[in-house]
Amino acid sequence: MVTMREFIGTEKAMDLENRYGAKNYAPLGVVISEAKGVYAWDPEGKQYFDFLSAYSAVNQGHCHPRIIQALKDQADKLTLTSRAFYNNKLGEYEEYITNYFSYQRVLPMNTGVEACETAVKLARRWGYDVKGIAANQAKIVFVEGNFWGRSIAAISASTDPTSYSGFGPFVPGFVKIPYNDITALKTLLEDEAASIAAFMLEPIQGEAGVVIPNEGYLKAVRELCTRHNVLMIADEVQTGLCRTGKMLACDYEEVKPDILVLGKALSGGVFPVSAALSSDEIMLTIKPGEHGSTFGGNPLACAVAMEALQVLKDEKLDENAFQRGKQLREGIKSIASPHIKTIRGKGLLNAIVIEESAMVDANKICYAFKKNGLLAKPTHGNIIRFAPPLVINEEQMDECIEIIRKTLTQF
Ligand code: IF1
Repeated sequence: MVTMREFIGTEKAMDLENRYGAKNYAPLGVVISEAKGVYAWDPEGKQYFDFLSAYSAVNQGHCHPRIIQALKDQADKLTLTSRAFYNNKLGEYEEYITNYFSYQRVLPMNTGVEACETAVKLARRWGYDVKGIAANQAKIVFVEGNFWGRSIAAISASTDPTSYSGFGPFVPGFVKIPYNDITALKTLLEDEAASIAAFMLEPIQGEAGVVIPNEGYLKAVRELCTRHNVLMIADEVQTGLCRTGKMLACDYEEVKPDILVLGKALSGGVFPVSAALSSDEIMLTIKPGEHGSTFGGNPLACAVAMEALQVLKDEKLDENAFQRGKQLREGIKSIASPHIKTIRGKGLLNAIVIEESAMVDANKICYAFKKNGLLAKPTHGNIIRFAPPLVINEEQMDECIEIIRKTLTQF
């Protein structure tokens, strides 16, 4: 007999998490029980606009019908074989995604950090086997303010004490230089390129607070990496898949990285799917049995990811992200609130910087947004990220700008 599960409302859901869950997050005080498109609802039925999109993992909107259908159809047939055997979906997906992004090969993984780790391993192996760097001497260059996950390697690359403190010792061979400083890269490569395998960066830094580099920076990085035979790795886990108003943020400067890393919205947020894409020369340096994962390239992920990628194109979500982002930034600027120091962003990856005072801080403002029906969360300190699903329409964006205006005038 199926017993009716006791209704779990907001208070109960929070209590259960607080009692039984690890405390590795401090969520905003809201419980989401349903979501569709740009909307989320709490168990008591209050509706919100989602202005975080699960950190850009639901670009296609929550529970996109086509992506859910792809998940259901495949789930009824085959979910997982492991890579010990072939399956009938992985090859189809590999052909689809490599053509989609014009790369020769893809290595399928699950989370963003795994795909970034894959890129680091590929770069090191290429450094030894192709570039001829001495064994175990390969260096990889990262930028200050980078964020590519929570693994030991990822935090070894981090310059944020919140990410790395208390988790040492750290992975050797990682060099850090300032972001958006082409002279720093130029000088380093002129001095040490012989032992450097790769330079890895986000085209726009998400966690650092939506930090946009100068026009021309990405192109200059590309040229320097090519000149010094150093691989350019673009971490587009957060900026990719139409989030910034182009399919990839690198597209703004027509830059093609040697290794492209994708994740988050690669599945439309319904399933962990990530990927590293590259050339035969780089990808084939890893031989059978030298890298992988139980779920990497599973048939369910392949089916979902192909539909999620097709939805981006069919619904022209890059164009919508571009237009709605312009509408949002112009709308915020027209509010002219004394509490907003600045708004910055590209497409629908935006952040407002709050003029903090005794009375006003980013957290208080986010709770006031929540009360008025919009969900957003502060990233570092006084920065609030504004990143709704890319399916938001003009009318909904106007409604959100009105909520933001109304909220800010309450302070
Ligand atoms: C958390 C941040 C965002 C990423 C980039 C790789 C990864 C991420 C550019 C790793 C993941 C997530 C992780 C999540 C919060 C969120 C986040 F605030 F942490 F930094 F989006 F900005 N590259 N970002 O942004 O992907 O392994 O998580 O699938 O850890 O709190 P993942």
